[in-house]
Amino acid sequence: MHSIKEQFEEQGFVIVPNLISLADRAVLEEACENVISRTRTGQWPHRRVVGKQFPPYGDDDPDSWGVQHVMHPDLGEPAFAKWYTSDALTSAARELMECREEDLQMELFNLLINPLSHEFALRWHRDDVRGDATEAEERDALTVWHYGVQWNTALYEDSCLYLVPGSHKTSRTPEQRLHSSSLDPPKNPLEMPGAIQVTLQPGETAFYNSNILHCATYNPRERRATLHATMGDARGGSTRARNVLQHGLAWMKEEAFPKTLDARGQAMLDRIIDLQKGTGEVGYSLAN
Ligand SMILES: O=C(O)CCC(=O)C(=O)O
Ligand SMILES: [Fe+2]
Repeated sequence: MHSIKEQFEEQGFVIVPNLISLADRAVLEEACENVISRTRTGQWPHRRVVGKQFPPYGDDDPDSWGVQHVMHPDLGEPAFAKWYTSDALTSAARELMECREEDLQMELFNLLINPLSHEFALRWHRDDVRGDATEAEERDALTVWHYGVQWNTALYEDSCLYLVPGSHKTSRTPEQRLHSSSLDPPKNPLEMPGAIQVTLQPGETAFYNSNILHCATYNPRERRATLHATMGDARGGSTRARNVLQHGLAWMKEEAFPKTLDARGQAMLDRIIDLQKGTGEVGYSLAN
């Protein structure tokens, strides 16, 4: 049996069950219902807008495929931060990043949801490497990408994500490049050489290297509420700054936020605030 760390290193992703306790699951489901409803009714402006694959998401369509910043104090749902800083989740993240408690950096926590009235999809991409990067640029970017983890935790069965196992370590083959050079999503994601579809059962978490080659499809008829987050290892310094700060995390510096966190959460928050202080304009990782 391989450890979760070995699988994560080899394949670029690993599926882990049971990181949400049964009691927390009910509370998180309700919290998700609340924030989804606020987003769909236009009361929460920080959302992923159908028609835009990557930040900035704009506001051009009323339909949404995600809720941004679920730990934001204005949403008033403490369950999200409680789970993000839980022992179960932080110990899995520490194991995957091989870091200490004092290195953990708070980053993104968003929610991925089904659009209500449109099918939508993301093209094949790596989160922080442009599709037109040369082979050498791609290799260099992948070499430094060791200081964070991203995960999807499904509350309901979720088959939206596709990825190419192992592609977090190697630049694309010419054929893979052909399937990831247009800004349009693929008609059939499984035409990408090496691609698999990831299915998560309720309560399962897929941790993945966010620079693995991946894409996703969204179906308005299939309920989705998937917790989508990243955590960093502060020893990575500025390597993750653009990837994380492009989503707009200035709200984390507001006075109200640390009051909603426990001691671990406050220490993790201090590390992302230090990163923000030391970073100028980051721009955006990908073309939109
Ligand atoms: O919907 C998903 O599971 C993937 C989302 C994604 O790849 C992204 O936001 O960059
Ligand atoms: Fe992505």
